[in-house]
Amino acid sequence: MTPRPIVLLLSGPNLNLLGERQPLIYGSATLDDLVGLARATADAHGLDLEHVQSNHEGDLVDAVQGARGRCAALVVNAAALTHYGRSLHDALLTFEGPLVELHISNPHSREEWRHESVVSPIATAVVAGFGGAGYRLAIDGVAELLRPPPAGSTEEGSDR
Ligand code: CA2
Repeated sequence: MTPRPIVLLLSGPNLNLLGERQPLIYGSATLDDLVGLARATADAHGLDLEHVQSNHEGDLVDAVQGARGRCAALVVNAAALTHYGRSLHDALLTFEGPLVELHISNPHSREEWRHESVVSPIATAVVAGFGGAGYRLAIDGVAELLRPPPAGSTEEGSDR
């Protein structure tokens, strides 16, 4: 049996506290709930999901390095590291597959310092502002990005 493509979901600092505080911004689901939603969605698409949460940037860098050549795609909610995590940025640059940046809230509608992202400029796509449902939408998006193009089509489409 061919192994299923692996999607690595990364969760940055403090996301382990989801469900305990700030429900008005982040909802009442726990991180386990959201990872469960992502895993069920991945499974429905024939994908395996791995998850790493850490409060330490270096652990996330290690996880990205470990995904190279092994995982088909990355979904990254880097939490506050989104806004200043330069070594995470450099690690993500080395990943060869699709990279989806994920946020529960919409950082652009919040404080000014959340408007900058070190992930967005190198991301294939961004999912933000959908609350916990973003975990399902991000995996649906990954499945779309990994879907092989229909036979006979080109990268830009087949009508030219
Ligand atoms: O909206 C998102 O998903 C964020 O990545 C969440 C980060 C924030 O720094 C980003 O700007 C946007 C914060 C995650 C911390 O989550 C907490 C959950 C409960 C209690 C305290 C923090």
